[in-house]
Amino acid sequence: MSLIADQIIQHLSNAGVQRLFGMPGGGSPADLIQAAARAGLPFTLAQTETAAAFMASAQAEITGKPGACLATLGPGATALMNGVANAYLDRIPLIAITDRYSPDIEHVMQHQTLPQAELFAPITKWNGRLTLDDAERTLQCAMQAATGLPPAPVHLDISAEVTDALAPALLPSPAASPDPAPAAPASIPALEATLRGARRPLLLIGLGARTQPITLTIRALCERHGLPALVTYKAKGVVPDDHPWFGGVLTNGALERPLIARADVLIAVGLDPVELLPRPWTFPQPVVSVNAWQLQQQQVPFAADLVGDVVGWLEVIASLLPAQCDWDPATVAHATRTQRDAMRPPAEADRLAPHRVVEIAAQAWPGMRATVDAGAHMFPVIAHWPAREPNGILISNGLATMGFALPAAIGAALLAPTQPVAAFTGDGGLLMCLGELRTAARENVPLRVVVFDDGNLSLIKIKQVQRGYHPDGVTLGAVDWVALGDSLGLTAYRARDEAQLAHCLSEAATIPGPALIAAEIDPQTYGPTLKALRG
Ligand SMILES: Cc1ncc(C[n+]2csc(CCOP(=O)(O)OP(=O)(O)O)c2C)c(N)n1
Repeated sequence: MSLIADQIIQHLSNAGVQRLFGMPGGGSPADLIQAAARAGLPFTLAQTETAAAFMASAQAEITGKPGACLATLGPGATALMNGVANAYLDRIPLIAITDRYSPDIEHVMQHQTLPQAELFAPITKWNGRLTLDDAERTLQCAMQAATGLPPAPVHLDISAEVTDALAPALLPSPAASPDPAPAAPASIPALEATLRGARRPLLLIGLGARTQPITLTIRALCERHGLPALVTYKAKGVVPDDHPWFGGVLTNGALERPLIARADVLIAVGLDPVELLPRPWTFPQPVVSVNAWQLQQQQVPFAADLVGDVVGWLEVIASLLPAQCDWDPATVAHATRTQRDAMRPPAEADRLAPHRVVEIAAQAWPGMRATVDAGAHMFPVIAHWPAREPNGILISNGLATMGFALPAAIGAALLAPTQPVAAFTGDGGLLMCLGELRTAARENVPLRVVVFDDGNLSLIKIKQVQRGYHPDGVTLGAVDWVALGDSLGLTAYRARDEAQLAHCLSEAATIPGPALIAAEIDPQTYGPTLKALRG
């Protein structure tokens, strides 16, 4: 006889969930952990609910299938919210499950009682409560929402009274896909008019392009027609950094402007403005957008807005482009070289510059997947860490939350325990999720955590100075990262110069489990880096 808890786990597995993450309470999460064990679905305890959601989200981004996490009611639910918000703004299919009281007592008990459904509603695409009468139907709806487009989080509130009950007979699964049928690609007047006479189209690749078929189509388009592509932070790797038609990184900042200025039409593929700097879009060229789902946005004016079968639409676009565009590969190579050089500002000779940390790590650990946190260190990582495949770099860019890189790296490493993952984080971001170092050690995942140790919230310090303020409230103080890493069960190193760093990184590469490398960097180059990137 199976319980509704077993039924829920079955649904999660059928939806493609690889592992459950969370911080349980004694109610429905405890039932779900037991049921997951019965079904062979692994459960990983995280130290915070937010980190559990980041771990599950990293798995979802890599697999393209939903991730799942659970939390207790009240404080568990509220602590989960930043992770769900990240999935919402970073367009990630995440199934977030929270405990609740059973309906007969929830209006009486106040202890830990919050309007959880209402709290999650604005940051989820679907939100429901499982009841004894309608559990199967509700689960089907939840899974349809979680596996359909646009990719987004769903929230399920479930009491132990439900998880612990015997499962009723299963209903037949609904056959229909939740997604609207993709629009049949056919050339449309707006598209033809926009592309007519174009000689130097430029691709702007965003998070919606990170599937294998779309990636291959984009690369083929670049190679056959000779046109460059810029990628957003989340789309790094769709066109690899060393690809001859890689045109650099798109942020809606300053660095990419010279190359974009040479284009006569912009073709945005999977570009979601949630990834762009919150500044007006000032490029005068017409923009064609192609995306698998309808975007709700007003920042970028689209001359043609093509929704549905992205590969099909790209084929239509290819048929309208010149067989060979007027781009010179040398111009593109010069543009990307100039961009990278601008992200290597002069540094003091005997100090460790942040961009050198990334370059030395990229040499020591070639081809490794990386995660990166929010902060000034993010800029050199994105500029100098090469990505070869989609999701080669995982980043929170829509929400841009701190405390992301370490848990996301744990989630990624748990998917493929023989493939090490690098996590680049500021010291402020690492302090936010420190307990997950223990998770990494407990799970013995091959993680290389590089902390840019400068004792400060450097990005905020730069912004304070830019606004004419004295830096205030941004000093973290010194942390003995080696002692801390050791105490949590990691192998830990400290590097003060390039030679020490190269040595630590190659030592760390030989360790099967997690390693922590504190790079004592000179933050002086962050200011010029930010200036070059954003103007
Ligand atoms: C959860 C969260 N809180 C605050 C911020 C605002 N914020 C962005 S970067 C930053 C400083 C990050 O400091 P650190 O992790 O040390 O990285 P650094 O800037 O020094 O590279 C802050 C506070 C944020 N993005 N996320």
